Amino acid sequence: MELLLKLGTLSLPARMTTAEPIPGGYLLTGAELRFLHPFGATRFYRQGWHSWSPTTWVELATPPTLPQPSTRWPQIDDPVAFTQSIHSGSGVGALEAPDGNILLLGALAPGARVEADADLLRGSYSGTAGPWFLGYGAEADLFTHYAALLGDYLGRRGQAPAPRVWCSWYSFYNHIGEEPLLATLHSLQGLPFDVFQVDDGWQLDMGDWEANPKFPAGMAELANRIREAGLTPGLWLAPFIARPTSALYREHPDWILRDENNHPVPAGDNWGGFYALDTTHPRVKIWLEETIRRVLDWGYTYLKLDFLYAGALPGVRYHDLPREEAYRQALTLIREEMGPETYLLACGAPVLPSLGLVDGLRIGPDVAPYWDNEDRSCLLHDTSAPGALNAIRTSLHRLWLRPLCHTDPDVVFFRTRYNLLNPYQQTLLRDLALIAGFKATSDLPTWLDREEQTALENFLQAQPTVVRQTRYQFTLDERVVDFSLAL
Ligand code: 9PG
Repeated sequence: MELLLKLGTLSLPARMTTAEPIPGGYLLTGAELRFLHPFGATRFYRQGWHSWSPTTWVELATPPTLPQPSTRWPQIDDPVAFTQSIHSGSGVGALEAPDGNILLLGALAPGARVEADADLLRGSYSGTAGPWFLGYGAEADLFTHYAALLGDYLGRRGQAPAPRVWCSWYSFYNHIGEEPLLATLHSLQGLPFDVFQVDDGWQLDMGDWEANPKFPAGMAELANRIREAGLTPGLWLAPFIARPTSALYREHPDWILRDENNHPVPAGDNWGGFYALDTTHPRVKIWLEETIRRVLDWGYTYLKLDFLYAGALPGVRYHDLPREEAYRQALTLIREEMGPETYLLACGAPVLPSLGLVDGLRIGPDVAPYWDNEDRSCLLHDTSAPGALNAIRTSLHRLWLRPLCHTDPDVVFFRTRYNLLNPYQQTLLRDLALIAGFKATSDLPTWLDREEQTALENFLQAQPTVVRQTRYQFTLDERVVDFSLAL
């Protein structure tokens, strides 16, 4: 049956039996929805699959480019995105209309994609039919309506202010150890941080989540020392991946996600390659619970769980569930083990399937103490590569998620040591963190001069009133911040 959907000044013919009018648009149901739109080769909002996946408005007139090398694809976006020559995004998509409004189509359950060309806006679920929101109007209003609906369908967390985090990654990278971390902990005294978060580098291997020899007193002792210093102990782990060198991988080859040819499914290419766990396997579920329980017993009550997309990669699973449903079940299991009080920061995480379960979500790729890696961003077309520009671009286009969880745009810098960012670029990162409402840094106070230390302290104390004026322009109290030039 053909319905005429009335969306303000726009009328869209649609093949469906029911459409429920709601504020801003309609609630629809279907496995596949197709709309012929009158906007031609306009701009399309493409939402990346997971935290690091490119998210921005793209020109439909310019065909999508394939990033290289292909071994990095799982770290960049949904594998499905690379099989299509049409622009597409994960969960939600939108088109710009000539009158300044947008037409937004957004799924209200995991497992959907939205694609567009000059004539067609199409949404589809990979499994059975599911719920959708279709709306037309002002960009800010529509994303607000959509986020409110997502909250009703999937849940929301992170309503209290976000903790202020010191994270070890962006100064030490994986060269951490007990001594340098304890020295850093000492040097942070007096600064208004809430969490001291130990990042990658403490574990035996990806898959073997026990302290390595650089932590001779063990992880529980380090957590004690962090708590004694008045901070919340935070720990990084990547519970859905394993390296072939790990005991986990060698002892339990049947726990690894495999394809139809029984080959392990690659989850990415760093550290010489790594693989995904089949989280629907009953023994993997028990292992996951035990692993989370262990780090909680050590005393860590802030967990940064990383490379989570690996739990939602295509593959043949013990229980044949749609992949994003398998992911959501595994994350639910983790959340239940953590209880409601322990903070879960999801990183490298598929966006929609994480909502309602996570307190915080990384909403962009890694920052770096430089603006852009032009080889990777331009020559290899990989705009998920670390760097301030890529991080700012994707995070700015994910701010609409703020009502659903804490939105983490990654750390900001105060140091001029070991840093190629100029003052203007550093300020942009800091302003974005204030706008997103999540404050973190990896800077060592010993690397900062007096002025830089004061700037860090002021940043941690700041609570500006943020108003979004346009897509890329904000006011922080009275000050105007405009990202359009930088983008
Ligand atoms: C630790 C880091 C930090 C960081 C995370 C994540 O595609 N890659 O090769 C790739 C490597 C590392 C990475 C993201 C992508 O960073 O975002 O904050 O925790 O892991 O290894």
